[in-house]
Amino acid sequence: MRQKRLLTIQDYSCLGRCSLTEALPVISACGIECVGIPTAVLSNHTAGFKSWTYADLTEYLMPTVEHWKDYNNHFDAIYTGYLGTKQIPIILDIIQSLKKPDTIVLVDPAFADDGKMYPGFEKDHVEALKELVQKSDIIVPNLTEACFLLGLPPTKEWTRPEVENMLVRLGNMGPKEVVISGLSFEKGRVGCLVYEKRGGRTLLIETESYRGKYHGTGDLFASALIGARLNGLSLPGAVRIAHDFVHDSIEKTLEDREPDLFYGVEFEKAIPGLVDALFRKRELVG
Ligand code: PXL
Repeated sequence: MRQKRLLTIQDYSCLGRCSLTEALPVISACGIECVGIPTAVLSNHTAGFKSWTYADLTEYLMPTVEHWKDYNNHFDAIYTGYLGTKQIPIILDIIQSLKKPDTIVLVDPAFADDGKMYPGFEKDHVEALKELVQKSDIIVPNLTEACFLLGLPPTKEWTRPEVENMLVRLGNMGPKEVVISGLSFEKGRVGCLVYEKRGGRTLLIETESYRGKYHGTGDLFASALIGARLNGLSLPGAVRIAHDFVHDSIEKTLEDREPDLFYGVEFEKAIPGLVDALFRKRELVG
């Protein structure tokens, strides 16, 4: 069987697991070749740490892709994560130049959480992202990002029918598949709502939650989700695997140490479980 290949475009933050330092190992573990274009190199991520260095790589994005024109530049998926606002039009051009009819475009908005935007982002980021969402096949916002994209108050407590309505509205913006993560409709439970435009149904996939805030879990979730999707899993099947992988990563972190807010979770220890789950599911899908 031909090995699948994915392009991911996001930052490389050296310290504090997130973005490329999670996407590369997780997607590789799923048996997919993972090509990464770094949009910037940071000393560490920006959530929780007091300061960081930032080397901007915007001017290298398009030349990198143009350089591939004489080589095999086929990708089964293009996955975008944390991006600078001014980089979004360039990413749109990259998608236009590389996307083939069988290329799945997954957009993880990755600009906000807990009711607010990450440092450095303003409203214009949301406007730019809407264009990227239009060109996507799958989007995986958390609840805060979904609210910003829809112009809804990001700190309100939402009911399940209200969030189901958000999924439909986000689907109407372009993508065929929408997953909103970080939802808790019941004390002690956390999960995601999954929506496929084709079936029109929404499905809640959840587990018990853990106390505390774990950085970089959105990037782990998106990476495992696209990894599982490229292994032939259905959207709900891939979300189940990705959600369980994040849950297991948090569990393994807590077995080891008290929640340490910003270095990220010990996902490395959950990779064997992810691979195992993928192989078991793969047998089911044939
Ligand atoms: O996990 C999202 C993310 C990615 N990259 C950087 C970040 C964050 C979240 O804060 O700061 C640099």
